[in-house]
Amino acid sequence: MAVERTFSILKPDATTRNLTGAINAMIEKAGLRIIAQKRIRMTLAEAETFYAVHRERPFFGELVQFMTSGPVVVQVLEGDNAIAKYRDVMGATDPAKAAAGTIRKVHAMSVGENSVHGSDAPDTAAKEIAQFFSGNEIVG
Ligand code: 3AN
Repeated sequence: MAVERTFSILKPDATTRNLTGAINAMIEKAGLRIIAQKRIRMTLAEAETFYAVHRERPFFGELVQFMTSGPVVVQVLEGDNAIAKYRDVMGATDPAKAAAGTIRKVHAMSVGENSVHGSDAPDTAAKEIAQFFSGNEIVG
């Protein structure tokens, strides 16, 4: 299996409920290493760029408003098959449909306020990591 890197966000519903440590423990327990991490307040422009692929979706305005409503923790995770593995650990987008024991099943509040983001493919992972981290902030 290839060692990969993926981009993760702990969203405002998680940071404001003091769940950063609890979610990081689930990430690390799954065998993913947190090789970069910082807590930021996303600007509207950063959120719009990050979610540009969803610009035409009806929930776009709500999504960027939510992502800028409080602190987020942006991360780079590394491990075998990290992109798919983190999607498994996160669970389905809608917490009601997420499997037992996943981050979203345990912690998410709704399909919008769903606690975490994880990249869906190698090209988006590379692009998302580059939006928030410079090379010397990532220590593998
Ligand atoms: P995922 O984050 O599981 O890859 P996407 O890419 O379909 O899911 O959606 C991106 C983000 O948009 C989700 N994490 C969620 O916060 C938000 N979102 C998706 N669908 C809805 C919806 N129906 N209503 C509100 N927000 C949504």
